[in-house]
Amino acid sequence: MKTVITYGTFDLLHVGHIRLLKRARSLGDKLIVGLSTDAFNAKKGKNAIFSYDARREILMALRLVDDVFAEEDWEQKRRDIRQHNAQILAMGDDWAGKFDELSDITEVVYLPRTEAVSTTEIKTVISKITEEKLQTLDRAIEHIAKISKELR
Ligand code: C2G
Repeated sequence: MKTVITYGTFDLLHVGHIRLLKRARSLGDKLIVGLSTDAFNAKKGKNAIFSYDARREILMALRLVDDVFAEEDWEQKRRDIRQHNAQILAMGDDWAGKFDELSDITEVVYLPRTEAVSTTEIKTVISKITEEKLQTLDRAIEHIAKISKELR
């Protein structure tokens, strides 16, 4: 039984996250996720729209994910990898090189990020929308769906 471990905020879950989780899951038999708590997000300078509990519920609903636990600080990975006997740590390649020091206890794999989509980008699109712009919402959604389709 090969366990893969990954970490993240996974706010406003989108196709970039899904592709990362799919690729990570395909490396083993089980995928567990260290989900950044709201407090740790603050340390990362992130302000998630969805609470930790909501983000956890969403990830737990995915067939791809076998378990979700709290990520509360930068230092816990070594302990988590040992505790969960994770043979692979998989992260998006925006983290390339950052976790190599863990390669003495697990295989560290950096997976290609999905460009053109990010939680920040989604938030920016939404925050620009005012009452008057609601009728343009359909066009924005169609446009995002087209990009996402082109990315498949
Ligand atoms: N990701 C991706 N493509 C995107 C966006 C994100 O492949 N368009 C990947 C990231 O590389 C990361 C995972 O999805 O591996 C989760 O991304 P975030 O929720 O942004 O998490 P992050 O802030 O990178 O947290 O200790 C590690 C940190 O908790 C990682």
